[in-house]
Amino acid sequence: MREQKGQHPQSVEIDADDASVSEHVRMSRRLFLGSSAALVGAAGTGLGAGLLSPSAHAASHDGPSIEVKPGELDEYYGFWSGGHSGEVRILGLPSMRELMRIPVFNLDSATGWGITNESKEVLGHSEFLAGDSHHPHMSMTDGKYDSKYVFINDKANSRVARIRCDVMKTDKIITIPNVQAIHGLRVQKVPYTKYVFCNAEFRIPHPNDGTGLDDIEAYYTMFNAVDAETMEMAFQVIVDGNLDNTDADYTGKYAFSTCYNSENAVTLAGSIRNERDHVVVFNIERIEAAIKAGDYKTLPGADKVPVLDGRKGSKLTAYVPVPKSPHGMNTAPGGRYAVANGKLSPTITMLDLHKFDDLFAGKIEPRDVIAAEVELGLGPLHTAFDNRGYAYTTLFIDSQICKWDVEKAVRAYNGEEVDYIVQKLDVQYQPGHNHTTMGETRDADGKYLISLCKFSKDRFLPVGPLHPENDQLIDISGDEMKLVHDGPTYAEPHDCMIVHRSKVKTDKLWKRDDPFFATTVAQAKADGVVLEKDNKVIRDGNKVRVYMTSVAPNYGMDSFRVKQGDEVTIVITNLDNVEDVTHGFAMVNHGVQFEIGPQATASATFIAKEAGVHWYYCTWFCHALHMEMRGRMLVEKA
Ligand code: CUK
Ligand code: CUA
Repeated sequence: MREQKGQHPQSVEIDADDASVSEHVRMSRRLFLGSSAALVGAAGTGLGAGLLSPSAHAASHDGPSIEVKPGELDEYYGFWSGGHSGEVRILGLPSMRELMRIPVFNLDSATGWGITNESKEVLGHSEFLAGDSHHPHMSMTDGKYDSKYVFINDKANSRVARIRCDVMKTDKIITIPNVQAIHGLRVQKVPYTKYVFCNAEFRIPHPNDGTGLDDIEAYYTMFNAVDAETMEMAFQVIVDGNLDNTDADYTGKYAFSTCYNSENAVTLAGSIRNERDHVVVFNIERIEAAIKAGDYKTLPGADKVPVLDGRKGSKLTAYVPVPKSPHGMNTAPGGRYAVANGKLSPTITMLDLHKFDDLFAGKIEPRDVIAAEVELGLGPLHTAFDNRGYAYTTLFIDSQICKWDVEKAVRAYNGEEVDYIVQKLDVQYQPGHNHTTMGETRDADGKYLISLCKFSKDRFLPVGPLHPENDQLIDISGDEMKLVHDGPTYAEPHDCMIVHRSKVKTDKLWKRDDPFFATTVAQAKADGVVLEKDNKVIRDGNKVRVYMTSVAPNYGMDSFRVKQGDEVTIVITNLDNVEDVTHGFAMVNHGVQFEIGPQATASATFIAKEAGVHWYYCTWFCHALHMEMRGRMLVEKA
């Protein structure tokens, strides 16, 4: 095997005095590499010439300044998934400062997500489900970000959520029926995001009613399309194999997903037997036509959702064989190519999207759509693009980003003697996703690349056995990639996307008619309460609704009475119409805490179990007398 560029003892400079520490670090790296390498077995590296420019090896700090001085604003919004923390985060780039967290599939004390009635209505479950968010993607119009929504999957509970970009809050969540583990997610890019495409990863028996584990023939999974506006199911397509990641083209006609386990196995050994798996191409026009013609079935529990059969032989899909267990699926901004990243093969398969019409017309064979097979290094997972014809691929096992020339790769595949590898940059360590600024849209601008590294090891002060991830910022504007920033992050950004600030328009205040709290407003109306001025307690059997206004530094009521055992709903309307004046509400010893943004209404419900006086207070620092913003609930003995 060639030299181990990726594993780099070069950076083990921490604790030069402490031989045991650095030896420990070296050891753990070697062990890690060993197990990864074993996983790919004897896969050849097939590397193009090692065109490593000398300066590419070390983390270089002489690139353009990325300093965003105090008081200055970042140029980009980065939307980061939070993995098994379940949330989405907004970072500013290039500073990498965390600007906001958007709770989605998690509980959040600060905002009351999962506690307030408004968020529970969005979550739609009475019990809390711990989520695993991987792929955040913004809606598009004509292949460009339109700043309406960000969509994100929850692999752990087969859900898809939508975040409204005007207020940066989650407003809809759907559970995808009859599948397990929604993983790859992307949006239709053209003409606009009508559909959110999402892959269900795991094959399950149908029906999955507890009658069988071993009837493997009855197992399948589905590709899913959610209507982006209604957030209801549009259709589901049955496929062969396990679906992994997905992307769409720039005509609106096709979506395509990487697919591992073409063996349809249920064990690890079984699912990595074949040398080739496939990319499934979905013909959206034909799927829509089949639905119109009534050419579909439905499944139990979701009788309005068209389910189409897209298994091998179907006219709705095409199966393109590609090397072993492909993972990332990335469309290049030029619109001609998409790449399937090999994962267990060093090969990246480039598909020529312009040939898909001929493929579906039966004029060519599936393998004829392959524009190139690109060999970059070990463990290619995801690829990002700039606007100058270069691609950037994460090499998980090599711990590198490989920059390569897309057109040259095609020429090499066609027999020309050209080197398509431009540069390899060490990253720290083991990168999964990467993403370029605006790189999944027509507006790709080739300024920055983010490498989401799964391991940080020696890059930060140690904080116990659990380490942060390392999200590295790389300047790609020049001829060479330059590492310019290390960003520790909490579990676990799988993916991100980076949007120029000119695209994003957010509101400073809530609108009083916002649908987010429409149900609460309707209840108030039914109670004869004017939220903008009334402070009232409404009793309805043993249900008590306490309506309060808030204006810094006062709640509209400094005390109210309920009876032991009452179900109490606190409804607060923040009348401050000043940017950044958010109030909070916490009821001591009741587990109730939430945010009320300026001009918003928010509510939470709890049982008044214990008789006595209970203080409530404001949690968001709103005024010089914020500490005094409080009141008392008297629970009278039953
Ligand atoms: S997946 Cu995690 S590194 Cu869920 Cu997009 Cu590839
Ligand atoms: Cu209101 Cu602090």
